[in-house]
Amino acid sequence: MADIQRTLSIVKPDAVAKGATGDILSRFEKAGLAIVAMKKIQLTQELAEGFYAVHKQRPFFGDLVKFMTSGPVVVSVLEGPNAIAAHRDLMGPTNSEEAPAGTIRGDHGSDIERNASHGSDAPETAKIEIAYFFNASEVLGPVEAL
Ligand code: FUP
Repeated sequence: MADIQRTLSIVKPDAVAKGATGDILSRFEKAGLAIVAMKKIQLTQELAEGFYAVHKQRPFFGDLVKFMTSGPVVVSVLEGPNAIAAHRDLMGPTNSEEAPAGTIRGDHGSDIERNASHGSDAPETAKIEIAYFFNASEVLGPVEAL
């Protein structure tokens, strides 16, 4: 039986600004991932720094936070069979310059920083990232235990 998972998805400021939100969200639904929570928000410096805290010591951290706060993002929770890997397959590799056509990052991103989308990389991080943006009552999915 497939493992039903939840994952956190972010349509980043570059993709929101170019009007690619609808295309990206429709790819999720067509792939069998249900959108069980969603909102459009402007990340503050504090929220962006907290979200990427694991990268705090990396040289790209400052630029990444600047980019992530440069305009609104659309955050959502996706639920479905193997949602974490399924979502990452749809996104493609981190660097948009290396991402093939047909992937979200290949079609809508520009480079390793402006790469159109974020997705959780493991069940533990998915749990933390979902709770970072959503209260339990805002996640309206059929699988109560996740
Ligand atoms: P991913 O899991 O694919 O989102 O990639 P990482 O966790 O490795 O990186 C998180 C974010 O940091 C990426 F989405 C983009 C950014 N990043 C840079 O801006 N420069 C780098 O050299 C590496 C990552």
